[in-house]
Amino acid sequence: MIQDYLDIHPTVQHALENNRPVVALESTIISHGMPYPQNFETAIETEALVRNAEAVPATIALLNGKIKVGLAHDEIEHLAKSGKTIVKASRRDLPYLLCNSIDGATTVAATMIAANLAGIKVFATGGIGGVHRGAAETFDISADLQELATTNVAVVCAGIKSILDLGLTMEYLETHGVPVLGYKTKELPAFYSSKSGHSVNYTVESPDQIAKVLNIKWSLNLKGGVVIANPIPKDQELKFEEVNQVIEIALKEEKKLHIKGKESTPFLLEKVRELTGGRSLDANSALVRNNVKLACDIAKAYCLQQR
Ligand code: PSU
Ligand code: MN
Repeated sequence: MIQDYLDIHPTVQHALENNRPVVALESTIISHGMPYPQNFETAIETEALVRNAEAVPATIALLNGKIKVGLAHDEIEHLAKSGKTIVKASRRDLPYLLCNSIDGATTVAATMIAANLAGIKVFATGGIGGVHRGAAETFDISADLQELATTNVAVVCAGIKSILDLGLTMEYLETHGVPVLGYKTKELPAFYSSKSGHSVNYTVESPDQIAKVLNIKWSLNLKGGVVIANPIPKDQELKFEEVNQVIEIALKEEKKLHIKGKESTPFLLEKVRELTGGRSLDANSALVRNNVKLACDIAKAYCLQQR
């Protein structure tokens, strides 16, 4: 039954069977997170970085009625060029989209599900979804958080985007037993900037240490993921205060246009890009590359510890 809907690329399958490092990559960031052609360039560069690190990239999406784990070049191009016409697919969307062979770009939540089905332990992305500002009224809490509570995949990200409520997101993760580990930082990074004023739960100093934490968590059957918060490199970050000002404007605009639900995150990202004159997009690509490199090192360390 699972095989009817799960299509693992032979290269990915081979690596998994031989305890070789594999890094999962999401596709919402391609279709909804960035405009063409930067989305395509970033996705291709990202895969190349994984291969250069002697690991296997597994970009994940719903294509032709299957969850595809590991995409061909032209499939990535299709997702990049189609942009927002591709359905943004989170946990709730999978059954209907697969049933009707509707293509979908997988969010962090859906990518974690697919990675877990395939047996991939490490996933790199830009940012995770979280508790939105004003969630007390809107109830807008990303399904990514619930997925982190239940699915055994480590997610390397650049912290939590300040379009979200960082404090409430950390509270939610605490309630669900999801550790937030800062890579070489005590401060929780805020996506475009390395600073946020919030703290991570613990600081980790090496990929090896992170892999050990994952091993211990899952050996003890403590189900769920781990967030590895990796700050954007200093020379590529945007100032926290500047981003915050821009986000305030974007949020006002969103309210005025009555944008909500799954359209919220893509709308805010696009507005921030516009208001920063494209600088947020460069920062976004830079932090993804940075996360992918760390994810490769964690995946390698994890494989070595399985021997
Ligand atoms: N953050 C980004 N870029 C993105 C996303 C988040 O900087 O593209 C995407 C991820 O796929 C994440 C999703 O899983 O947005 C969260 O959407 P929502 O808030 O609707 O759950
Ligand atoms: Mn939401």
